[in-house]
Amino acid sequence: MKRILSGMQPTGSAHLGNYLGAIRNWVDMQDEYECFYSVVDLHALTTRPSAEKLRSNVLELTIALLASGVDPERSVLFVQSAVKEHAELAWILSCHTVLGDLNRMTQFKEKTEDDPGVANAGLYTYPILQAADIMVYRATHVPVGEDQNQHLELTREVARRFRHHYGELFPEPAAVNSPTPRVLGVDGQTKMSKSKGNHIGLLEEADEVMAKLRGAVTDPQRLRRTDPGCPEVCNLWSLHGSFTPDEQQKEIHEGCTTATIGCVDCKKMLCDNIIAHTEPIRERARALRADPDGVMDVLRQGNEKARAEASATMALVRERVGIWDV
Ligand code: AQP
Repeated sequence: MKRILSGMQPTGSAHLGNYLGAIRNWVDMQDEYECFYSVVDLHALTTRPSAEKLRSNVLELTIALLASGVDPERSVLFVQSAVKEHAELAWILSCHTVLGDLNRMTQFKEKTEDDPGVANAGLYTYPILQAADIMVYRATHVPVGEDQNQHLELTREVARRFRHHYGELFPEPAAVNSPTPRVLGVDGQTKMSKSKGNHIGLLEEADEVMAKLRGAVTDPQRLRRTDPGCPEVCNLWSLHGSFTPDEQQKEIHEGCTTATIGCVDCKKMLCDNIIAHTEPIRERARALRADPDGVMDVLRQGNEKARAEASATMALVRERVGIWDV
């Protein structure tokens, strides 16, 4: 069977970019693939969170994933750090990774250009750990948003180098493109991100969503309420595409281009539609939050299944590379 591996960092609460770009797709892929989904807390350590914050983020992200429809009966949902083989394989793969390849990674450049202080070695070698995340389950497919394509290409390169040296063991994972590869933040400029403060949380209530939308950038040419707008250049129009029924989209397009509705009306409609769409998810999240032990049990079971798979791969890897297993 085709096997998927995908991960999400517990660096904050899941946002609409995570949901549209990844989580929705994760839920759908459960019908077609054997899925391993990971809360990748070792990756989140690159941001140096406090222990307390990291633990609560892991729990909260797990809740968001379960509430959105990741089904532990059909998928393996686990925490990366619970499976020590990820870190072990990452070391071995780092010995087969060329520095020039790491130096090309645009995500590292983007994350560090504004604030060089965040550039630690963990962030630099992050794509190697990501390669290990994928390869330790011998995944055949990886869902990718726009930001992850380059990292997956590096994984494929590392798999080829390993094969060249030690023979066939790992598949070269193929990309499954996200239907929504890049959701912009409310700044209308950059990718919606937990760390940039430009996000709308998946589990946020109506007043929080509206507060974010109120400050959201729309068509920059539409300076007055009476100016006709151009939806195609408005970031919020693309969010309507994901949350607003077709009929209402037509009305909004017409109203914006003829200046019969203003940006505030348009934002209110978007807020209502986001909230209507996410309410069942929020409701399930409330129930899960009331039972943290139950959520931890789901993770425990997932961790166990993931460990079994990863340790089988690592037994083969150790043999190939010549590490004594005594
Ligand atoms: N804005 C986005 N549009 C589309 N897809 C997105 N993803 C994230 N943001 C967007 C997809 O979500 C998955 C998990 O991402 P992640 O949390 O592991 O890392 P990230 O991409 O670095 O997310 P953030 O929010 O930007 O985190 P921070 O701010 O901590 O770095 C991935 O599949 C990603 O494509």
